[in-house]
Amino acid sequence: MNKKDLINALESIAVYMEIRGENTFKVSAYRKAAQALEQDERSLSEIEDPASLNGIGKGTAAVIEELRDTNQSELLESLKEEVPSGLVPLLDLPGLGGKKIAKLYQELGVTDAASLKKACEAGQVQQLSGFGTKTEENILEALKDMGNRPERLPISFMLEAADMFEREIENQVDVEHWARAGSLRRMEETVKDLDYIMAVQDPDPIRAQLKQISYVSDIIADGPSKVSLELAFSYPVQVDIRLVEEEAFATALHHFTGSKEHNVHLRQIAKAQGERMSEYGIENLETGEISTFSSEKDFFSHFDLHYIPPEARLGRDETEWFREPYETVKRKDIRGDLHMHTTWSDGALSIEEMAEEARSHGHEWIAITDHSKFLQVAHGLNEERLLRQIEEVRRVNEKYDDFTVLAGIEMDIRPDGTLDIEEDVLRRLDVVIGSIHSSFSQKREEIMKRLEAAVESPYVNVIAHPTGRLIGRRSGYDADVDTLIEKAAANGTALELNANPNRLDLSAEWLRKAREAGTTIAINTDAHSPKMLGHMEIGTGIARKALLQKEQILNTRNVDGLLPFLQEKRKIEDRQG
Ligand code: DGT
Ligand code: CA
Ligand code: CA
Ligand code: ZN
Repeated sequence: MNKKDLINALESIAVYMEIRGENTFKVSAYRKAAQALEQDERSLSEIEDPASLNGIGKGTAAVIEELRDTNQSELLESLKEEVPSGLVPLLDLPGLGGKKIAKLYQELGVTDAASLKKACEAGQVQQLSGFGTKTEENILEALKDMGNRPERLPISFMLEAADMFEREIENQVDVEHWARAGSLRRMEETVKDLDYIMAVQDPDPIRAQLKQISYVSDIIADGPSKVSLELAFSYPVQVDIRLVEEEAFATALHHFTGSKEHNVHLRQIAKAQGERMSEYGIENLETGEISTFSSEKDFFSHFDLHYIPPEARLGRDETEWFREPYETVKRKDIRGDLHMHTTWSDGALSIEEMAEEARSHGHEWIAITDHSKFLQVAHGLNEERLLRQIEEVRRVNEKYDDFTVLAGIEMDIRPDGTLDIEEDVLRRLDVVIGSIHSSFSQKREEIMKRLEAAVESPYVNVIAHPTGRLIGRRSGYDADVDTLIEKAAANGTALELNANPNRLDLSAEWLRKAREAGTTIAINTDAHSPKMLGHMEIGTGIARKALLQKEQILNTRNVDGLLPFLQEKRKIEDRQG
């Protein structure tokens, strides 16, 4: 268990205890222990004796050691058994914390969303102390949205659903050749349902196995060439699985990857050469002969096209772009990651551990970029701690001769447009990322003043998550992105493609414009945990959607190519003064 998971487990213990009505001292002991761990810069493996930390007593230290050594806590498990599981999702409702839920549970017998709704409708909730008529109304309003599935779900949700489903395919279904299709394969920002193609000789046993998958809550269709299932995740998710013969795999995969608009374009090309295209193959209209292909690459060749990556199959101008050889960036072109967090701010692992993890992802270099002091909730670094961190980064870097750890910071751009770290400290860093994390509701003019201050600073190399959006949750601040793209290009500042699937910021639409403007792009994971380093794959998918090539992407460079880009801006300042 890493530090972040452990902190979350301690916080869960506190919430469950609160719901059970345990005394506040016990509850706050776990909260304090979580905070103490969060504020300590060391990772879990470096903290030998948790009881030695200020704020951690004997009892909580034992729970921490148990979690660390066994990945489990008996206390947490027994709390989970005792507390009705329907109460936990209620924590997401605005205004409801552990204490309020405890009251609803103990005084009104509320155990889930349905019983809460009843209690509200009976006017019981407003009578509890600490609740009022307004609270009751708000809860009822929030309950309406809860559990209602929007038609399209954010890609981050669907990627997790797909991962879980695919683990089941690997373990439960005797199929060797299968692939994702549909909007998830195209890496659309929102996805309606999941699509898969499977090559089968005899569909019957596969159909039976698919229906046995543990998440299946409904069978929507069950035929020899198509099975549609509903999976029970926190929202229901439909999966359409096409069962095809091996011969037809490539054409079916292309057909069901879409987009519909892309397929229309290809059908027109087929028609012009006297052919008809379908999921089964390409029919020569004169001879009636049907051609199939061993790969999508061969399929595209048949139309004198080079391989069009799925993300770029939008039905826009891609059939023009890929008439000539055109290589979009691939995951294997990526050599490093410029944005990640450690236990020095709100990350899960130490600097050294992140370096090891990044090496296992095949990187040649990384930059450590923890938060700066303005971001107090993340224990951001002030100048003094940052200077100490730089020393630690240099120490870790010394250990490797085939890997480079760069010292950086994700520095807040404050609401007034000033930068959060003093220049003489910035000067000692290899890379500086500028970020907006506050005052999102400012007017465009003020937001642009902040972004421009960072873009034009001789120290800031990258602007992180430039629009601040979270897919499906918040639209971000009001930036003039066209201007930002131009100014970044003119000043030698890179814009980030934040690869976190909740962000994907800049979006593919803006990245297209950045490509045309010649702005340098950095695909960064912004990893707070080792798993998140894997988001690089998602980031390169979004870059392909924008038809970006590796030359424009900063982290396809080796460290010798990277450093001159980072240092170029400072030279301008040196010359001036
Ligand atoms: P979504 O809405 O996020 O599920 O988006 P898609 O693209 O996954 O749409 P879906 O699941 O309805 O169909 C998957 C692909 O199959 C679609 O991109 C193109 C192809 N396809 C499915 N039905 C039709 C159709 O009636 N006409 C055409 N031209 N293509 C279709
Ligand atoms: Ca779909
Ligand atoms: Ca579908
Ligand atoms: Zn970050």
